[in-house]
This record gives sequence, C-alpha cells and structure tokens, in this order.
Amino acid sequence: MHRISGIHRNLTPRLSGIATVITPLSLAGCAGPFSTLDPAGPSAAGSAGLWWWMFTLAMLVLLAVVGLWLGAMFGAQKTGDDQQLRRIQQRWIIGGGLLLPWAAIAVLLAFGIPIGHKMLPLPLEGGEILRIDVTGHQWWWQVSYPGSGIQLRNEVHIPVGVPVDLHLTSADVVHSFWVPRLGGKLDMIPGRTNVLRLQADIADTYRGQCAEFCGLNHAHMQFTVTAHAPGDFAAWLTEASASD
Ligand SMILES: [Cu+2]
Repeated sequence: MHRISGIHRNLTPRLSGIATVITPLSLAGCAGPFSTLDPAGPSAAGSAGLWWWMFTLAMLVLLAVVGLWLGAMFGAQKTGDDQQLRRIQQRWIIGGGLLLPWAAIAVLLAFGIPIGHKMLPLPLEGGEILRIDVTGHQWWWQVSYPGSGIQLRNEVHIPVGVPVDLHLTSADVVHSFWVPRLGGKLDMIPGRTNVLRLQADIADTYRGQCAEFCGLNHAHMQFTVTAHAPGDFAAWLTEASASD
C-alpha cells in the first residue's frame, strides 16, 4: 500500500502538468477555418456530433482499461479453485471480447447510419436543387454553374440555408474536395462524377482544401466557398452571369 501511495504522489503532479500543456494545445484544434469541430452546416454538424460521441466513448473505454490494468497490477490476487477461476476468465472473454465490441459497433451504427444518410444527395421533396460543377486540375479548381455560363476559378458561391449539390470530377489525377466546416470530403476521380451535398447555415466565407495528395502543389490547392443570404445570392448570380 505504501508503495502504491508513493507512486500516486509522484504521478499526480506529473499528470496534471501534462494535462495543463496538452489540453490547451488539443482545444486549439477545435476552431479555425479548417476545423471539423466548428461546424456551420447540418452535414458537418452531424460529423462533429458523431466525433464527440466516439471521443467520449473512447475515453470511457480508456479509463476502464486503465482501471483494469491498475487492478491487475496492484489489486489483491484472486483466490479460489481452478473451476471458479476458469468461470471468471470465461465471463471476461465473453463480456469483454464478444458482447462489448458488438454493443459498441451497434451504438456506432445506430448514430452513424442516420447521419450518413443525411449526407446523401437524395431527391428533395421541395423541388429543384442548385447544381454546381467542380473539376479538379493540378492544382486549381474549375467551378461552373450549368445553364448560367458562370465560370469561376478557386471560388464557389452558394445560397445560405439550402442544400446544394456539387458534381465533382477531375481533369487529371485524383483530388478530393473538402470544406471542413461544411461537410465531409469526397474524392474527385477522372472519368467519374461524385455528388457531394453541402449546406451552409451561416452567411460567411469558408475555406476548402484538396484532401488527396495530387502532386507538388497539393498543399496550395485551396479554394473558398462564400455563402450568401438568399437575396444576395440572386444578385450575385445575376451580376456574375452578366459579366461572363
Ligand atoms: Cu491535392
């Protein structure tokens, strides 16, 4: 017992010191233009919520494992006859090796499937959805609005509060379209079109980044998504089509 208390006395200040350094550093990653934990639309909010659930569950599992490990290291030895010990071992194998993973996967799917379903570009009941075509090039983004003649480079404009479908493809190698505050990433593959549905709930300018290594200037392959209030978007559309 004396030895264990000594270990505790030595570990506690060290652990709190490590936590003091690590906590602000890790929380610093929760904000900013490329943070998936600072969502501004339903798709990104679903991913962020799922991430926090998984993080919380992972922390609980970590605490349980550390608790069991400490118990095994410093706890009293189990005594009893062989049969009784074998029964205890079997309970741990069935509970920890079979039931716990099944329960964890079931909970994950129960939350994950509805969130994933909302990200699919399914037909909308409320009419037509705005389509924007984006083609990846080494190392820039070609953006066009079918039917309007608008052609842009490295910038996308969308209306706020409604979903839009981005039809993504590539002219050369595989790229990946990613606006972390609005939703998940989707690959852009030559000869194929993938559709990504995004929605911004706040009028703002969001930053996007290619998320698939595509050559020398991959890290600089960035773009912006500007979400306009509905009236402003109509005005932007008229102005942009007139100037093209
Ligand atoms: Cu890239």
